[in-house]
Amino acid sequence: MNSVRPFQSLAFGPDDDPDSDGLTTSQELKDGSDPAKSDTDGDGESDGQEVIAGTDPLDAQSCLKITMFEPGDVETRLWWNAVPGKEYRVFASENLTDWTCVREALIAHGTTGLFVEKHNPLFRKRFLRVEVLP
Ligand SMILES: [Ca+2]
Ligand SMILES: [Ca+2]
Ligand SMILES: [Ca+2]
Repeated sequence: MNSVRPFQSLAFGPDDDPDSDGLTTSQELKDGSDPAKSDTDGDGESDGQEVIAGTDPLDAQSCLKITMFEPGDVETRLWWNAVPGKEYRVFASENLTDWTCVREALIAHGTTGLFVEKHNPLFRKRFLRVEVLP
């Protein structure tokens, strides 16, 4: 049965997500983030992504970021700012389109995540990406 509720699309309730950041308005009001702004602190990660990553949606300095990258002849090292207890995965790609998971279940014990990969002569241009698991 259809009923016409003309103002429904204009009014958002506490369980809605008007800024489409993955968090309901009531969650955002509880956490202090802006329910009308998907990226409250403007660091490039949405409030919902920050909650998944365990970073602070109100602090632009707190976000999942690669902090250092050291390519070498023997091994390559990649550091990122981690959240203790969170699980990370590293993906590699040669064309930024096809990504292969090269390391799973990296649990951060401190605030720095580290991925080390031995150099392989078959590697040409290579991109690395870090993902955090919810
Ligand atoms: Ca929201
Ligand atoms: Ca943010
Ligand atoms: Ca942040």
